[in-house]
Amino acid sequence: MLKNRRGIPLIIDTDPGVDDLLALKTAFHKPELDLRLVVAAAGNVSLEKTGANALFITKTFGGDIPVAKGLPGPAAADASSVHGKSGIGGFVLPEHGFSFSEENGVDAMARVLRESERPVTFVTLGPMTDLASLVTRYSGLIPKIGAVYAMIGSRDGTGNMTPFAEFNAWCDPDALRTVVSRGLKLVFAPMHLGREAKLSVDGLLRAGEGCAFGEMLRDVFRGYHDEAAGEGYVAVYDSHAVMALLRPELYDFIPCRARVDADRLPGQTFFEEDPAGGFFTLEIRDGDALKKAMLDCLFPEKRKS
Ligand SMILES: [Ca+2]
Repeated sequence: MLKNRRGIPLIIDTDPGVDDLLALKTAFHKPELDLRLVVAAAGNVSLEKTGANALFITKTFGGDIPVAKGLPGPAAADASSVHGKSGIGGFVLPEHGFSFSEENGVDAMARVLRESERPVTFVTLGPMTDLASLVTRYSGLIPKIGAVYAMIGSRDGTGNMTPFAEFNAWCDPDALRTVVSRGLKLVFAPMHLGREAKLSVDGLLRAGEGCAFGEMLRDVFRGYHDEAAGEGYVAVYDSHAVMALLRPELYDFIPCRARVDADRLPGQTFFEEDPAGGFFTLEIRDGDALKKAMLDCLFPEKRKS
């Protein structure tokens, strides 16, 4: 496959997860992005399952992009009540001949950074275990990290895992605190964005009619139940981290400070507006335009037909 070496060099760390699946497909085959590595994180379901899902999704729909397994993660987290036992709803992975990279995910990230002639952007869609390990073990490579677009945390100290903590932040609060402390350019896609721009499942399936990914989604959504989004809707939390990179004009990037509690109320985050804060938190500019763009980016094959 011809590599797109003019797009933004990119690594995605992900714990698929139904909304991860949508976010990954959004990032595949985009001229703006040069996706060099996908790393599976533990999170929504076990590393074994997120790894299997990330491998199949990436190789089937993204092409010849290396996929590596990250670290198991500290928390016995599980969101299978939303995402289904497999992590991707009612879809059953078929037999295939795809295989993981031999390196572990953190070493693979370090290698991509070392080999890149330009800074590499990260998109993290799960707990930050792998990225925290990278910036700790390979701190000399931090200058080669361009920016981190992360679906994690909430802007006001509320949560969906506990009353105080968003799921990804709760799973590994120490990792998030480590990453926040290292002076990276972090762009936060907090929890509330997923609920503000939720998509209707019917609309999503209609948009995907006639293409292989759309067919896969029919099975995925047979096993997906997101009470927070409401019956018939999917909260596309993770897609915002990718969409903000692809279509920044659809978001306001609010400069902020970030605080993470890793002790008293683990995973509680606060993003406070501050022009000198060093981080950014996203807000949606125009929800209708964004939803349309999300579908266009998910199903570019439909636009060509
Ligand atoms: Ca995720």
